Amino acid sequence: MNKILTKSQVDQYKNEGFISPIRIMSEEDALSLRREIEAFEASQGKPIHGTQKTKAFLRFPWAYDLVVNQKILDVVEDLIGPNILCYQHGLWFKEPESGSYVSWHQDATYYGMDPWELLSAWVALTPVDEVSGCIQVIPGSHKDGSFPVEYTERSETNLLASGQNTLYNFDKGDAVSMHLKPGEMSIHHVCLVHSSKPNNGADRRMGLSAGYVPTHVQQTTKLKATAMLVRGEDFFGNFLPDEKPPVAFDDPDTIERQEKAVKLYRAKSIECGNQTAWRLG
Ligand SMILES: O=C(O)CCC(=O)C(=O)O
Repeated sequence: MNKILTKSQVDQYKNEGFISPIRIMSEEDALSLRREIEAFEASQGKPIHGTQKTKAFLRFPWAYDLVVNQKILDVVEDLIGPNILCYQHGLWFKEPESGSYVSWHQDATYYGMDPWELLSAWVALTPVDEVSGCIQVIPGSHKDGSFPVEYTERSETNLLASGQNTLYNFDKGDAVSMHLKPGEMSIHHVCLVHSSKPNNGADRRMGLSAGYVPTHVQQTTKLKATAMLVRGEDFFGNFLPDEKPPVAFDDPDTIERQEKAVKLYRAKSIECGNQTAWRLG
């Protein structure tokens, strides 16, 4: 019996590789989260950047609270079962007029896992639509595993530093846009081909995405990365367990733990073929 999703939503995930939208928190709560993030940015005098944006749940208490949000985990459990690790948490902020975009890709490219059962839960803190540059997905493109990539999209404005472009034949007319209101979430499969266009609105577009993986998934790389158990039990130990909730964003042990985990995460992505992980530093 499912906790939150209907049978037709679960079927849609299986057949098309995505679900959108799902309300996770109120618009007011999304706005308070935005304010908290922006207060931090004001305190450091610049937007969140570099290592702060990778595995952010190990650094910021608000990011940790989001990845263990029980409603999100109920949705995730409906799709991948009760024993859940959080592998990644990325911040996707697109400033207006920055030209920032995301080229067509699969999250799987640098993940080195088997089977491909990771999913991303992407929570909107601001309105996300055609104007602000929502995620567009190619329904059903998740069914054939991980495709090769070419590097034709390397530019300062591509939020994917590697400039990857998935080699997958599709008609752009088949792309589906995932529009979200603040506090809503979309889900996409680790092999779903997706992208997003620049933000042509007047406000920033802010989204937080968490990558969840069932504990039985194995790492195919020699180098093993870390992940945090966020629900259930881990009977497999396929991911190193050295991740802990952050004490405070400026706590030295917290910073050291997050930086160590990000280092491993990047080294693993380099083993999977990522040549530009260093650019994110
Ligand atoms: O935020 C975006 O525009 C793209 C996000 C994305 O590619 C992802 O979460 O996998």
